[in-house]
Amino acid sequence: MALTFTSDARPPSNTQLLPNRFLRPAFGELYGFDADADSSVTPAIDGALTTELSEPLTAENGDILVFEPASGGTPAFNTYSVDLDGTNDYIVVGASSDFSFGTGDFTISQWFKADVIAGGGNNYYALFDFRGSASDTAPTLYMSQQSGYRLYAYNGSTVVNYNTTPSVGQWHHVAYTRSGTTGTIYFNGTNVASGTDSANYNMSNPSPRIGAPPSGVTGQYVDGKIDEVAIFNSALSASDITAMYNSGIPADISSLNPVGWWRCGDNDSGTGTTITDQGSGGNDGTLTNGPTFSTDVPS
Ligand SMILES: [Ca+2]
Ligand SMILES: [Ca+2]
Repeated sequence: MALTFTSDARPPSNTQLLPNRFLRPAFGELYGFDADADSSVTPAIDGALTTELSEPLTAENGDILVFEPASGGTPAFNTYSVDLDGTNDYIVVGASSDFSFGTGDFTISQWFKADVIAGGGNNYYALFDFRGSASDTAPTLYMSQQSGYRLYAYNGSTVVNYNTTPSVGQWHHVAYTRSGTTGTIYFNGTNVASGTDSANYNMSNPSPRIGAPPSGVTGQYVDGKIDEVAIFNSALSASDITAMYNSGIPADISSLNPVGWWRCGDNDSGTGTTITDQGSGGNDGTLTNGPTFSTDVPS
């Protein structure tokens, strides 16, 4: 096999747990060679594949780490999602002016898998909400039931609806773009509905919530899994979103320059309560009220 040494492929100076950023860029396999033959690269099997890209790796002085570019098959790019209990779990992102879109363009993108969609009544599930309180004018993306299910973007009034009933127990991708004064919902990579979104989103430092409504609103929590949530301060094109959907397998979106990209466990080893922002803004998310990591991901 052809082995490619990266700039990081070097003997570690001491025994160390390599940070996950070492494992990037994605789309390759990381091999560890226990050069001093004391089995100190863990996990390791005689110099064969040691780890998927999202897992930490322990090495010590004398070990050599090598990237093998992926060839064939599906690279292990996405390993973790976040599981929300539908009662009070959510992810909150630190307040930042990065999300003060004003009248500018932006995009919200995320994957979700509902465990439960309640029947009857007016049920709301907050996929993404920039509002600090229910009275704020800020972008949101919800799933709701009012005479049938719909995905809808709301900012104090309804911007655009898409009537659909997302399947329980199945991963879906949803995105919302504002381009100029046009708001568009994409479902599973396809443009499904558009409306007028001319609001001035003038909140100074929004602190968005993923999976929950704004403070002071009861219910409306997502019961299910969320993954690969991203915000862009541009309106992605239809072809960008089709590429991001990637026939149902989340793609590496680095080249689309997300300002926020919360991978839901990937790059955090699927532990702790921080969702490290892999976007340019560096606005980390925090698991709130007990969400857990899951290895159930879109595939
Ligand atoms: Ca993920
Ligand atoms: Ca909880």
